[in-house]
Amino acid sequence: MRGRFITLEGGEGAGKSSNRDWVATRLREAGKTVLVTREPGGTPLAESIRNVLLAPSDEKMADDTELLLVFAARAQHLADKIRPALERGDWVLSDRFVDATWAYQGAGRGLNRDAIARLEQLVVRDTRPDMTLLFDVPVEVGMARAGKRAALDRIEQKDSAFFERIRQCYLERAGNEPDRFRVLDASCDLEQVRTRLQPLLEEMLTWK
Ligand code: Z5A
Repeated sequence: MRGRFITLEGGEGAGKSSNRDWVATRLREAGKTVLVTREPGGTPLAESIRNVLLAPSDEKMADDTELLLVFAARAQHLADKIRPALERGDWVLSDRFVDATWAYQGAGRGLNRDAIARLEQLVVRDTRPDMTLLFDVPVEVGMARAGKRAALDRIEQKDSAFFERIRQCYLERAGNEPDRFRVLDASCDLEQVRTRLQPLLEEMLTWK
């Protein structure tokens, strides 16, 4: 039986990474075999592509290059990690997936939506998340959290309007696909976020 595919999405500093391992631990305690992974990345080759994507550089990366690199990393991740795990019947918990491309490259950068849709069809095909946890925080809250860390990566070096478009895109996608998305107000402290995650975990564990 195919395993389950859960993705975590949100803007900068929303708390995806802080909650990812916690969710994985709860699922493991319930007897699930869970693979925790992330995008861009998740395999050695895809992690190399991630480094190219995120490293600040004097050479401006062309928009099409960015889009193709994101999908190249995803193709490798799907082929080598996500699909084999789902075929084994494992659960996959991925910190970001294709919704991030719609949000960052589509809404943030304003890249051609038709090109994103065609690449999504080519690369993702029918490997769709069963549930997407959207960690939603106001842009200024997320940026303040992310800003407390060391250097910002190439994509983080953008203005708040860029991140506002990303947030609105995520919320719009969640509104369009209420069966898949669960939106969490993640602006509260970590303990409260986890309290909000609890019923969603229970919902996942009712899946046959
Ligand atoms: N990207 C893209 O452009 N296109 C794509 O298709 C994909 C990705 C897949 C790397 O992603 C970049 O790739 C990302 C999108 C782009 N761009 N940027 N910029 P990433 O997921 O690896 O990196 P990130 O989004 O920058 O992660 P992040 O800023 O670390 O966000 P997070 O994982 O949601 O946050 P966190 O690490 O859990 O928390 C950040 C800080 O806030 C940390 O100090 C925590 O201790 C603190 N925190 C977290 N939750 C709380 C609460 N509730 N209260 C107080 N403090 C908190």
